[in-house]
Amino acid sequence: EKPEAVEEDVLAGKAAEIATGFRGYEDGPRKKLAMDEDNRPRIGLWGILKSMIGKDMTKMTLPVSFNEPTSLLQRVAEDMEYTDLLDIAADRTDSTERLLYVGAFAASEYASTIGRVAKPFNPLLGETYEYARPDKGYRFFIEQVSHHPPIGAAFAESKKWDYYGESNVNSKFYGKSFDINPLGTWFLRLRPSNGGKEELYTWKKVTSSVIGIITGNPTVDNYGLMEIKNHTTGEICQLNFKPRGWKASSAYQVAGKVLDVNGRVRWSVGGRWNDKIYARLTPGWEDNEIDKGGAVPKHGHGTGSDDNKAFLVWQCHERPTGIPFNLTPFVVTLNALPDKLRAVIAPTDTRLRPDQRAMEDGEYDFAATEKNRVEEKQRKKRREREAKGESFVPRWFSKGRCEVTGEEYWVFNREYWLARHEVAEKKAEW
Ligand code: CLR
Repeated sequence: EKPEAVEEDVLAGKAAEIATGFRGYEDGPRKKLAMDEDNRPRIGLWGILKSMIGKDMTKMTLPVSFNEPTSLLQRVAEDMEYTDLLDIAADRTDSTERLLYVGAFAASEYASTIGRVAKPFNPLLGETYEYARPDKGYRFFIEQVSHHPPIGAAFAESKKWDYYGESNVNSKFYGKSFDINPLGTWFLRLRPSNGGKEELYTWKKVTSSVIGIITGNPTVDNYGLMEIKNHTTGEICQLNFKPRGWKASSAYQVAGKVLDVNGRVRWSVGGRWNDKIYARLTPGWEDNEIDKGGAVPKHGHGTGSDDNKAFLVWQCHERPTGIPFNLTPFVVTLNALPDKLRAVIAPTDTRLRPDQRAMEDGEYDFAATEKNRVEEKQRKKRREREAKGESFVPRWFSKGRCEVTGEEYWVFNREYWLARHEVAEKKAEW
């Protein structure tokens, strides 16, 4: 037997398995929330936060009106908005070009952080969230595997790629800013369409920060260095998310490059993570104007040729105003629960959380009492576990070690999509 033939069989089987996972999504993504506008009380952040300097997010008790009707699990699912970049990456024959699109994917998730100065619901231990898009050919799954510290283990898959990792953030309120540092590594396995061997990419996310709290103009900024590595070829993409600073012109800026195995520049990349990212083939030199859409430099640079024009790699989806809680159209699709999906979804799913649902429907008082109730129930369960000397064991993930990078990661046991419609009795866990 040729190994390639075996691999093809596995992929065909995988495609079939993915198709069964699409059950419940027949009605297509939701277009709007039940409610047309949120009429949450507008309270200054500083007034309530000033007594909490030095605290991390898990130790802050804030009124539910500081929340948005998403959970941290769904905020990880937001990474899926621009997976078409991964499909494009797989279709490119040149490995540095694949890396370019993977880099753009890694940067694309930050666009939806704009205007979202609100706290997502803290997932309960064992809470799960699934999201499938038959129209895009992928499905996503995440489980809250630890409560202290809060950790979510995620696994998304499509014919041409798997994307997985853990969401585990350190957060701290410094007074001037509220910083969120993601700790986990994200892994991407890409199967090039030309039949080349599967590639492994990894990267870590940059810092998210709420600034402007004291001045009453809170904004989310994202900054730091991101290095996306293709471990299979040794090529690297470096992206620098610049801190917002004082000048409006530096806001949202990202600039970087794709380097070949010898560390030589291949592509210049840049733009704004809230709008557009461009790239330009610049072998051996760097285009420092790339973030402005690649204005062709007046003078020749190094050995490079100016014939290679900049082109658009990624563009942010339209962001209509007036969606409650400043959500994006993609986020609006996340918490939808049509009857067909309700019939097959696991009882532990976020979509079944009554507090978050109440928040989404504008019933803030009910949201607050339900939030207390489910959290109290979680505490009781923990005490019972402790009394019996037991510890929580995640249902769908277990710890493993990546053979390539040597890092620990959460291995998805792949049972979820087959078992979800029969887990326990189909009664919501919450
Ligand atoms: C950033 C991308 C990571 C996953 C992730 C985890 C925590 C999220 C963060 C993202 C974005 C910013 C965030 C944060 C939790 C709290 C914080 C939503 C999605 C908000 C802006 C803090 C609000 C401040 C309150 C005091 C109101 O992969």
